[in-house]
Amino acid sequence: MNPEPPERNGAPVGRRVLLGTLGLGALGVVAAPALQRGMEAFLGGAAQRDPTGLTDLLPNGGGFRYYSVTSSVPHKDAGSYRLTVDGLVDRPASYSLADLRALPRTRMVRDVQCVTGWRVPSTAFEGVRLSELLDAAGVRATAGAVRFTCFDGAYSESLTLEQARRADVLVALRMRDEDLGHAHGGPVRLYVAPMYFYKSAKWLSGITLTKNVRPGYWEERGYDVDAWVGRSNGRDDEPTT
Ligand SMILES: Nc1nc2c(c(=O)[nH]1)N[C@H]1C(S)=C(S)[C@@H](COP(=O)(O)O)O[C@H]1N2
Ligand SMILES: [Mo]
Repeated sequence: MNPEPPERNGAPVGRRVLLGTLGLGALGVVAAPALQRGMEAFLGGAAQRDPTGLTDLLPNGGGFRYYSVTSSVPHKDAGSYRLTVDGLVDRPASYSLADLRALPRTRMVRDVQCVTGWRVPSTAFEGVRLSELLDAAGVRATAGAVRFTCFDGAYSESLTLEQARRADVLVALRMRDEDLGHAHGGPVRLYVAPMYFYKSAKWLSGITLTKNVRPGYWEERGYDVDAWVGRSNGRDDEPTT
């Protein structure tokens, strides 16, 4: 598995977590991100490793870095994709892509901020409010948190129920006014506008209502569970909302 690569001018937190995780004594030894299918993903990966900065001059997806903690991720489309909602709910559900596309959509334009330092301005996300799916499932009074799982088989995330019900938390179907591509977590990813981008789990496949927050993949490796941009992880970035 690859650590989230620290940026050249990246966050002390990202570096500390990386070094802690791998037990490395010095920066500069970063596991090369596995190359994924497609030119964009390749350029994104190359930019992460390039000490000259020259690949920053190439189009790499508008400032985004492509992250995956697994070396490969299965591709899902309208025929194979399912999103399940289960746990402490009265009405567990399983949505196809067509089911999700038929629900009311919300579009938001906000900056994206990764905890390693990179920021992408004014990025459109569009999707179904998570609160809509929670209401449809009938969240039980015993539930206090939401756990998110992914069809990469490894990544997970979490929110408190209160955070999950915010109007700026989406089950996103579109990004930058296009259907979400595989590299960005398509066909469906979570989008948590006010938090660091690690909260926005890609390749979303499961929404499980739990009693308490269960820390996600990066949170078990040192990132803050409450990931408000500018108010967590020892960082002082401009808020994204
Ligand atoms: N499933 C999954 N979701 C994930 C990640 C990941 O490795 N796997 N990385 C997170 C991190 S740290 C960031 S910054 C963003 C990167 O999103 P992008 O690849 O669309 O730029 O996805 C987040 N969601
Ligand atoms: Mo990130």
